[in-house]
Amino acid sequence: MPRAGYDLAMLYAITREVSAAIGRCELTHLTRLEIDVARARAQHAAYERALEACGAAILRADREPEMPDAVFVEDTAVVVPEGAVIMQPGAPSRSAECESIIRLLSQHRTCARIYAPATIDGGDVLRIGKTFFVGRSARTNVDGVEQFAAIVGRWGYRVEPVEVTGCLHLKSAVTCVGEGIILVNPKWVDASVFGTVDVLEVDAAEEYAANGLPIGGKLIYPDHFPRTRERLMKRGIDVFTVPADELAKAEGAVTCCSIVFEG
Ligand code: CIR
Repeated sequence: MPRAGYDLAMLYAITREVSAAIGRCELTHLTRLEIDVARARAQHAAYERALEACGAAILRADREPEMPDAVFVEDTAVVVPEGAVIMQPGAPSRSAECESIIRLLSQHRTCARIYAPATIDGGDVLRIGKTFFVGRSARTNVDGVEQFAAIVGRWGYRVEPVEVTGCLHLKSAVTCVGEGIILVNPKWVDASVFGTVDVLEVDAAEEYAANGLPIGGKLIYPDHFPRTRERLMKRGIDVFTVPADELAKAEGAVTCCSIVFEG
């Protein structure tokens, strides 16, 4: 349904069911803890309801029961009005996740692909206006940044590589939480590279708290970071809280579980 006050474009969110194999997920910075699949699925369902409440229609990608990290669809594609870029995930166990996403996205956009030996995860890509900031993480290499820049350059976007340390992806360290406002963990990324934006820092006791998903005028945000949530609310941000601590054990956060675009 079109959102009041917006144009008639439809807002879509691609999601995917939590795999029964999520216990075998990739991990980079966290110690492996047992993941309760039923609880993770219940939290994921609450996340999908939040997306719908924010105006998105859910497009569910095919189930991938043998792919532990398949719920984290953000890493497989980046979508803009001009087209979609299919990523080349940096963890070899994740590359097959892209095939079903191409099938789905090609109904909505022309798809361009990144080819090996380039690697790039969608979690490393943060768009602010016509600039893509791309994290140079363990998942995204120089070739990945270059191929991505060549594709989106044709569509009029600029790419800025960004150093990121201490976390999985650029968007573990920084996300946009409102028009011209970024939420940052300053230990993991230097906020000055993002230009003239307002910078809000995470509470020092909540180092994983920099990931929020702005959608439909609200911010979908995990309920396990109450101190940073308080800061967001004080800044006038309309926070839509969701339970997300089970998928956080797999190093997942709220942007990771969807690909949002206008149809
Ligand atoms: C991985 O290591 O690839 C997954 N366990 C977590 C991916 C989270 N994705 C994201 O932040 N965009």
